[in-house]
Amino acid sequence: MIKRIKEEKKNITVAPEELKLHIGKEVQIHGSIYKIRKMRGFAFVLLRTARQVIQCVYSEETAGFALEELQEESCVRFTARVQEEERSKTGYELHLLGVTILSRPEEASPIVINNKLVDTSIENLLNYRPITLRNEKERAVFKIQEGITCGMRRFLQRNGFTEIHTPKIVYSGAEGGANIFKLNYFGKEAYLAQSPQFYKQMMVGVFERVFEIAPVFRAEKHDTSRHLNEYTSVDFEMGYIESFEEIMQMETGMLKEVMNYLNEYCASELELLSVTLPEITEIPAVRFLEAKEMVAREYHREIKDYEDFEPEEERLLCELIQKQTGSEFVFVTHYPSKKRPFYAMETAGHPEETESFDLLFRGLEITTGGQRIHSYQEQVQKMERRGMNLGLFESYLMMHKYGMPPHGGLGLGLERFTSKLLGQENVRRATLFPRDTGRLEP
Ligand code: AMO
Repeated sequence: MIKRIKEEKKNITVAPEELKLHIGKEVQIHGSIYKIRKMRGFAFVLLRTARQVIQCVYSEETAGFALEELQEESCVRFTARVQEEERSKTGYELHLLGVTILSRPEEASPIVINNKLVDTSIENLLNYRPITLRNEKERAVFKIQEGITCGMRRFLQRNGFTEIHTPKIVYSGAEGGANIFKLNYFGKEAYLAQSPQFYKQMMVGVFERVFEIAPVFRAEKHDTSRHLNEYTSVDFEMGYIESFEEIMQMETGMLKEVMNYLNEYCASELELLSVTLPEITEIPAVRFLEAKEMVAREYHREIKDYEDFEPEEERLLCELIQKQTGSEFVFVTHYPSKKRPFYAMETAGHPEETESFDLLFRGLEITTGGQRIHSYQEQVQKMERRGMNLGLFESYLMMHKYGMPPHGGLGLGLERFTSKLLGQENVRRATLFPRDTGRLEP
């Protein structure tokens, strides 16, 4: 017999965000017992619901059960009366009347998770991630991260971008270098995608504007506060551009929209984490060489590497730009060709430079982008100059061969952006379950 799921439910469980509409009424609500605070003659029971921690009051006279029935991290369904209470953060509290215990923990948590902060080392924080994420502030990080991607999605969709999903098992590396994971694909050599670069470019030939928010893999051996071996990349790519500056403008618009979205939908989490969002008006841009020289001059440093930034230089450049312009973001443009992948377009008349940029925020690179080569001949010649095996890139070159519009795009590291936005010192803190050189679990 086919069982029909009835639409009407017998016991209406109230969604936490609707509780204030039920002041003076009796409701049912479910959640986990976050903390029990015994007072004289009564107790505060903090109930962790999907997004809020709700203050409940237990009193022997009105509750139809003993306080000892309740245990931290038990999952429960309460019957309670919603009462107005100015002193509570939400403006109300729940006076407990009855309880159904849905589950009890086997053991008490080895780490205290119900204080303001989880007071432990980053190793412990990550080793016990399934439970440390239950802490109100820890989980707020990921509600904000969700807000970031929702804001980006909303912006990109409103601007004519189509969301795509590209393969993560690939036949060749897109970004060059040694930081690529190899795998055995039914006897053939394959790789984990370092970025969706080839596929997003191919899709410009199809949809003109595309984006993807998905994991990418880098076999970095570095154990630093900014490198992960798997991270979430926000990529977009757009056709019919006249200059790579259009990509920078689009990113500026996207970041503004993220801030609007967070203010609108994540205000309680921002307040909980005492986060002040940066004000974005215009983001200043400075050419790579000029930026190197500015930092060298201002901080009396010798330029050791004319082709790349040292992390310290990125930090100092941000400090300097903020002092001069007030902006916490800065675009650095025209990176040297030698340091950019084979698909980067060179500047007309200056083949040693590329039509590319990075975006630095609060001392760290969060984005790389630029214009790509769209002409088949030009792309093949550049690959030959670099001694690349063209045979490995046949399907990539197929799009160039059969016609592509001028195009460009960018990739932004979601964890780097989140961690900098929240003032965290380590990218792992903005990663649910980080993968780094020493961590494959949880
Ligand atoms: P790139 O390799 O510079 O460019 O990466 C783009 C952005 O991704 C982030 N990122 C990382 N985040 C955490 N851990 C890592 N190991 C790591 N490596 C990179 C950074 C960086 O700015 N295809 C190009 C993008 C493009 O041109 O569209 C690319 O992947 O925030």
